Amino acid sequence: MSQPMSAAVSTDTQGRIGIITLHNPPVNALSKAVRTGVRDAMTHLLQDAAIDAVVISSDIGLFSGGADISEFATGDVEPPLPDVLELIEQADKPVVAAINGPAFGGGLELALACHYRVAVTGVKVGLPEVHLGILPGAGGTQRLPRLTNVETALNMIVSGQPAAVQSLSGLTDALVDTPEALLETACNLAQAAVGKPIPRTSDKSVAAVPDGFFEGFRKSVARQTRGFYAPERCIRAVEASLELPFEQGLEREGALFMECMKSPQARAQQHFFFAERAAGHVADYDRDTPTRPIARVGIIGAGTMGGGIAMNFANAGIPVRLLEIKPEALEKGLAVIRRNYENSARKGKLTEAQVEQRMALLQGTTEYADLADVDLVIEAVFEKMAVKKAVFEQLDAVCKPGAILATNTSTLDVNEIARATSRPGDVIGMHFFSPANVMKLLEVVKADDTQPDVIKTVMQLAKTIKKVAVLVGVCFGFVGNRMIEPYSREANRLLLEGASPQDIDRVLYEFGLPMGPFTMGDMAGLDIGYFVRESRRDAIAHDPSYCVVADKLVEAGRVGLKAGRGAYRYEEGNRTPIPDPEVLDIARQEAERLGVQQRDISEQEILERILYPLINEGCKILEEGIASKASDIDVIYVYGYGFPIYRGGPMHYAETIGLDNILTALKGYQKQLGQYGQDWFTPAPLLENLAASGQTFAQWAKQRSQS
Ligand code: T1G
Repeated sequence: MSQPMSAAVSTDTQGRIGIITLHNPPVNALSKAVRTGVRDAMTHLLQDAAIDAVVISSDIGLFSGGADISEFATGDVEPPLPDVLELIEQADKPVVAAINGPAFGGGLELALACHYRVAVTGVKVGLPEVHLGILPGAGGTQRLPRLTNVETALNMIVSGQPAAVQSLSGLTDALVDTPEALLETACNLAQAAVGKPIPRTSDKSVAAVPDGFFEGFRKSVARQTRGFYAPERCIRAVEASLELPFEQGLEREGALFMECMKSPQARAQQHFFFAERAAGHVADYDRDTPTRPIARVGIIGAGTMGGGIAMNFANAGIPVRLLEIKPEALEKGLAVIRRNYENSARKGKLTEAQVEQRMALLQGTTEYADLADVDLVIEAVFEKMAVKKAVFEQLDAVCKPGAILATNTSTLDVNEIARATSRPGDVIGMHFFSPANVMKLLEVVKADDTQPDVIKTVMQLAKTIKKVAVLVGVCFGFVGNRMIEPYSREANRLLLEGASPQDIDRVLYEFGLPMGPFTMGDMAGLDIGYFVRESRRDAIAHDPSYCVVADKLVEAGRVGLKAGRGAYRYEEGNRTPIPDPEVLDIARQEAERLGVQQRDISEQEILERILYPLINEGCKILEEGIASKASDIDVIYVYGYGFPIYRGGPMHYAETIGLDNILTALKGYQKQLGQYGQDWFTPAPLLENLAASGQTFAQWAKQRSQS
């Protein structure tokens, strides 16, 4: 008969086998209640003479998602998970882990501390602590190398990526094909182990590695771990598993864990873990709001964006009608998609069969009438309002009632587009980021009339196509592109004032961005920004210096990498940016013409002048309600623009700097930069308010939602 040891843990018996069952939905996080329950259940069963062995199982879809991250802030670690796992490992009765579903972090560490492990084939296990800025702190860095090997353990711990349990030789003692067979197999294994020597993981030794192995591993991960604090400490902890006896290795692991836990990066990455999930908590609908079934999708435009968007749906097994008016453009678009899939197959990411399955889901057409039966259409045509409105008028005429009509516009007014139809309630923005089949971010733009069920349908569909959706309001550039405007403006202004593209790019690269604004601009094409500025000359006409060097570069044909020169120059067939004195000459000439005094500019000023106006714009966006919470802006910037995740996103970074310090700096530049400072460095009222009150963005948003 099942006895609850706590709300989260129960025990039962099958014959002389004690069964401990975890039940802490939604992910069996190893909260205080679970740790206490497992400790007490284990203690009880070890003392019970009628029990010969123990099985630890779960009655929800996961084995365990690991330590309860929401408890980190409390600092209450009692009873410490390592101690609970020590009790399990040192038990004098066999203990078997029945791994029915994902076992991550402390959840996998719990299984590693057991004497045996039985799992359902295909279950994913992993040690993702590095994504939280920490490392497996309950023996994972010492036990995993003992059960598998150093290379497997290092790869899992430093990448944080899960693996299918059957791919990890040495981890399990038995595999079953279905969850139904798991408990019986685990109990039989436990029974068979009674009376035999107990195989404790801590008693095993770690297989040696060749000289220079760790040095080579560090080199192999240098690029993807650049700027991160935790990966190096993960490596040191695994090194300790080879260098030290188990108990001392555990101590070393614990010390390294605490070093990471205290780091600003850990706070930032743990903030981001919840920020990403909070983006899906939307006030515009609730659990009773229905959704519309999306069985078939239409994409308008088979260019770079349309093709990438189409791939997302084919990857998810959703049939796509890809429409291009010109047959040759359609053919080209489908060929590019096929080439992308074949490249993935060459890298082993897809099988040839999967390539054909996905291509079979992509039906090309040149007729709007073929969109009559789709449930969702996404247009990805030229970024011009007249073109978009014409497309939506067509869609309004051919699409069935209830079809969702989405625009992929990156800046234009979705309300105006919606008004081009007779069904504005069905119109929404789905702003993908290029390359659309790769970038995780999807800005979902709700127009004034967009219906709640349309919003909910698209927000949930995003998960199906493996995107992280953030709901935003309508304004020029929504959130991401609106905030990238001051970022680019200031980078260009600093060029005029005497900094070089390479200095500016280096400062932002060292801050943690994948590349600086000028390298990024050259790659994307400086003409893109030029056309955007042309479309809004009225808004920037008051500042004759506005991106003036960028304009001169484009007018001189220096549109970037594709032209072999932009803010840098490029050698034939080589993408490496080469500093070009000619660009500095253009900047100098424009500075003289505009009466801008050139000077040496410090790295700190470069960083502040580029990031603080971006943060200031984020404050305006919050105040206007274009974004509902600061953490949504963080998600947009990390997933859409490569803002370093270990800084938590621009708004979290702002709070670590101190909003008062940012306000002081902005006011300083407002004075220092004369008319230019007056034009562009006025602090957002929200920034002024929070700097004065000491409130956080989250406290302000909560207060606003309650008012
Ligand atoms: N702690 C607290 N809450 C968690 C959680 C966790 N570990 N994992 C998920 N949640 C919440 C999440 O915020 C969301 O809440 C809900 O559960 C569903 O999550 C000592 C110290 C397990 C693969 O990093 O990867 O162990 O938004 O939407 O898609 O060495 O959750 O509904 O309010 O992600 O089914 C290490 C983190 C911890 C795993 C399930 N473990 N979680 O995915 O659900 S540190 C992790 C995940 C540690 C030890 C160390 C995923 C999942 P809400 P979800 P899912």
